[in-house]
Amino acid sequence: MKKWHGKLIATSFAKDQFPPEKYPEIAFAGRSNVGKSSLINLLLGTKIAKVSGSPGKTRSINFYMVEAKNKFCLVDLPGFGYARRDKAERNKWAKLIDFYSKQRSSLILVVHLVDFRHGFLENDILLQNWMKTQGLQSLVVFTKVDKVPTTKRLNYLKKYAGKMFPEVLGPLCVSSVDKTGLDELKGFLMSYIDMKLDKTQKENIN
Ligand SMILES: Nc1nc2c(ncn2[C@@H]2O[C@H](COP(=O)(O)OP(=O)(O)O)[C@@H](O)[C@H]2O)c(=O)[nH]1
Ligand SMILES: [Mg+2]
Repeated sequence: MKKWHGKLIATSFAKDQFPPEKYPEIAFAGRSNVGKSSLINLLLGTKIAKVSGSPGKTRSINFYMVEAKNKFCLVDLPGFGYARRDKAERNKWAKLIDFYSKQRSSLILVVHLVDFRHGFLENDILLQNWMKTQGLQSLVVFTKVDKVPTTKRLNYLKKYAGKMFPEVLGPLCVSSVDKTGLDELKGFLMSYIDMKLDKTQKENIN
């Protein structure tokens, strides 16, 4: 699989800080601590996103421009479901994400990261519901699969299958520790972008 190169092009705390909608955007969403930053670093081949043992650190929406077969923007959404911040601040995040997803015609896919050990928790179901009402296409990616023995993984997948909305894509399984599923994820995203864009759109971005 060809290497991707990514660079941070915007860190947005408010809507007027979003970059122009030049490239197709793929947003990464999930609970705090799900392994989002680790995965982004691995995909982009550089320690560009902060990995942290204590959840809830990313408060901004970060936009990474990725040089791949087709150029695109990887959008790092702040993790949700972290209780230790106060309510006013949580509302501010929710509003920012809500605004982003509603106004963004360049947003073509939301990658919903779910910890393989825990499956869909209440917040994940809320996220799926919310994406559905927004008409957003989503892909489920299970993270940290290295934490589950290989012999048990199929049983976990069967257990979770019934909780996934039928219109959601995936699931794919990844690990940032042993790199399981990384090439599959990259391949999937490349095909998805390829499928979504027409010839003129591709000419405009590349
Ligand atoms: N075992 C294992 N640990 C992981 C994996 N990905 C992330 N972690 C750990 O989980 C914690 C949170 O990771 P981070 O990427 O910062 O999560 P984020 O809050 O979703 O951005 C860190 O301690 C990581 O080292 C993985 O695939 N396997
Ligand atoms: Mg993070």
